Amino acid sequence: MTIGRKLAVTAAAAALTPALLVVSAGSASAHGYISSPLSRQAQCAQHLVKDCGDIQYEPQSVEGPKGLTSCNGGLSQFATLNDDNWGWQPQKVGSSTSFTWTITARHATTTWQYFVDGRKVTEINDGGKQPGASVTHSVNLAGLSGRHKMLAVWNIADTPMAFYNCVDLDINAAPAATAKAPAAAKKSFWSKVSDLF
Ligand SMILES: [Cu+2]
Repeated sequence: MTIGRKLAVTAAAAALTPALLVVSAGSASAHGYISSPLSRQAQCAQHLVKDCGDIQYEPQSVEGPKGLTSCNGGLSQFATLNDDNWGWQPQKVGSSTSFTWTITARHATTTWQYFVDGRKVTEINDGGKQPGASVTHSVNLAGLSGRHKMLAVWNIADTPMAFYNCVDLDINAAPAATAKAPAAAKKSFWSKVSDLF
């Protein structure tokens, strides 16, 4: 190899290095999360819940080893996700509900698992296939009502890792009571008027 050729190769390697760094940083921070109904990390990203810390900037990054049961994937920088009293807005859902993941890096997938109060209610086996940019599953919540905590897990096929989401649910919540008070007030007003005559 001539000196000139050696220099050219070195220059090419130097030019490539930053590009490789950018690619690896991108894939490290880009994965997926449940965007509907609003998971805890989605509520942070939308600023519906305040003071969440770092998770607000990267709701897709709750990645930890497979088999965890915590909301934060074991990551201390996302510890607020584990706090059941952080002000999470319970999501009103029916007994069969669609859960949609926003996938920012389409990792080949083994399974998607849904747990309610620690009990597995649904598992979908993708057999290693690559998901689309958005993935929706119908989850049967029959027999459950009121407030429950869901843990949803996305298990990656070609790494030991998984992605974790907690979703606070209010299952089959009664519709908000319709405001009858103004009509009642109006009626009592008119009955008062009629009392004058
Ligand atoms: Cu990823």
